[in-house]
Amino acid sequence: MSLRNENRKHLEGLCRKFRQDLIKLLHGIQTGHPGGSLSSAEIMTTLYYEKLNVNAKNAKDENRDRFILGKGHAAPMLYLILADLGFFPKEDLVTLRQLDSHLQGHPSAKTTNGIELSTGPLGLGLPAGLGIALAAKLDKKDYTTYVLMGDGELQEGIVWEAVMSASKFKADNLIVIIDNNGVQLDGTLEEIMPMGDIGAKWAAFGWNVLHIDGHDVGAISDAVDTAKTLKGKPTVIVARTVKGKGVSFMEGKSAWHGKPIGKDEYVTAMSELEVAL
Ligand SMILES: Cc1ncc(C[n+]2csc(CCOP(=O)(O)OP(=O)(O)O)c2C)c(N)n1
Ligand SMILES: [Mg+2]
Repeated sequence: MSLRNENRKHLEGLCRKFRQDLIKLLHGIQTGHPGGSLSSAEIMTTLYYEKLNVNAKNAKDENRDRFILGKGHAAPMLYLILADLGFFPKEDLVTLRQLDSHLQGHPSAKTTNGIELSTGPLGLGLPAGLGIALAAKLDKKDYTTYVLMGDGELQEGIVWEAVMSASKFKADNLIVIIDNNGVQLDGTLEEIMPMGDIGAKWAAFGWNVLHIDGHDVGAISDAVDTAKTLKGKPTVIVARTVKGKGVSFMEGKSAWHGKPIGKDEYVTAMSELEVAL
């Protein structure tokens, strides 16, 4: 069922708040990854507030949906969401990336409540997610496994082994969302390693492919609903996004993949995020 107007407004408001909190947090610690966190705000927010069957009070419930952040460097956005949902105290957020903090620069399942899989080395989220999805079938559980990947992440060879296997094993309880912002760490995909028609590649490997605007919470919600109805094949949602979305001088710029936010930049970013995106 499509999102009701009030739910859409609620999600959009949350995304605006998370973007502000992200800039504040990363400015405060003078490190971290703003670009890829900002590009996945709507995707992660829609999943956590509308789609995922997860509960901070019963975080290890064996029937919970599993969310894996393949692009582990977007951890700050995920941490903001998990803290808001009560998986750990909001006060912990300011310890991000400090020695001995449970909030490492990349998600750590050993230390942080709500993190399903430690990620950071790109490409490993999907094969692990496939294993989890296949385990659900063996265990006769009907939870869904979601993996959020970067488009640069697709350049890892192991990704394609998992793409191939997921189709062979008919992992229709696995949903992959690609944050297709066209930019990676040090340039655009076109400059570094062109990925061509990403949807056509996954389709050729036997997947259902949906294309959406990855900043449209309604489109994300609808695509997930559709993916859950498609049986016999796994589904990938190719979500077109803008790296650094919401902060004009970061948008589309690989320089803002991971760089400290200066004082003037902080003031400009915050004033832009005051107004509706
Ligand atoms: C195996 C591996 N190689 C290199 C890196 C360093 N690295 C971190 S993020 C990144 C770029 C990722 O680009 P993309 O997947 O497009 O992420 P996004 O644009 O969503 O931030 C790279 C190369 C890594 N984390 N893991
Ligand atoms: Mg990218």
